[in-house]
Amino acid sequence: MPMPPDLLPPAYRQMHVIRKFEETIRDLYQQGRIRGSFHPCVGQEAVAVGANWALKPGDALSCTYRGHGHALAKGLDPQAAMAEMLGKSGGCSKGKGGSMHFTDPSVGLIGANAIVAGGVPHAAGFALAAQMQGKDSVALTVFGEGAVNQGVFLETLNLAVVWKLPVIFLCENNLYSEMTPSHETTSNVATHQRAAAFGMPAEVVDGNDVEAVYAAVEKAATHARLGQGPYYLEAQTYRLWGHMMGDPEVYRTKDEVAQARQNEPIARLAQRLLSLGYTQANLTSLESEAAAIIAAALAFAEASPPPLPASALDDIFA
Ligand SMILES: Cc1ncc(C[n+]2csc(CCOP(=O)(O)OP(=O)(O)O)c2C)c(N)n1
Repeated sequence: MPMPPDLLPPAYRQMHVIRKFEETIRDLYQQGRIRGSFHPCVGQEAVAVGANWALKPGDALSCTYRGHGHALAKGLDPQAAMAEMLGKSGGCSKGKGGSMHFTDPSVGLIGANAIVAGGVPHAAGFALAAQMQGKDSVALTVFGEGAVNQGVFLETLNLAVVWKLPVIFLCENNLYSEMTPSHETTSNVATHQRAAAFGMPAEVVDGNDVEAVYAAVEKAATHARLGQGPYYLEAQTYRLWGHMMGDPEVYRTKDEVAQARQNEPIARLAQRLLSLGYTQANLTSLESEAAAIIAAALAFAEASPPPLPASALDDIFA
């Protein structure tokens, strides 16, 4: 099913919420107010919004350290996300997880993960539980193209096919694994071909086109919901900022990044909306709404107290 056209303006706002969230974190980071690492998803917002908006509320998401956009698009409250970034008790992980450990089971976010490919088997586990319980929920797992060389990734794809699990494997192929061009480490960078060899449908999608991502994930989710097993999608996209704060970006040229900027997803959606008859004023208003959401998130996070030392071991052990 194509993305309903009335979802396009809110999708534009949501992509701006994600972009603004990342820009705010960058500023906080530069002010020394964020501890730990931050892996921005700037340039990859269409994958996050297209994919998660094609899911149903009972469906699950596992993502990576670069998953702020996915978490927000799945429904994580920006206030809880911002407070988590600042290590505050109002954060989604009560300030004890930070950037790489966003979690909120109430919206189906079963976890971001700092371990490359670490969230892939978690999604399969959710899918197995849904299958055993007779639910029609599906699990989406998002990972980078570097993850396809991890043993656990290959083991999960194999069992997902054997057990016909309702799981969608979504690779965000942004060409680089950390600071290494993927073709230097991966025998076949067309990761969908590797997935197809396991015997599941596997396709490429334009990851900078929110409508294309939505349609592809919706089709994959329907396939999985009908008991037809897993589906693999490779979204081709580009990370416009460095791998993390402080990345010297010596592995790519400024020209390459400038060229990729021409194809960036938010500008593309703006053009699409204008072609549908929306005005520049409409777009500006959606952008202001996004900025207000992030300003409120920051105010909430700043006012939230840090976790109490006595709570250090709460929620750690089952
Ligand atoms: C198991 C494991 N090995 C190594 C690392 C260090 N590491 C962090 S990100 C990364 C690159 C991952 O690249 P990719 O999967 O393409 O995702 P991207 O960062 O491009 O989104 C590596 C090797 C890690 N976090 N986990």
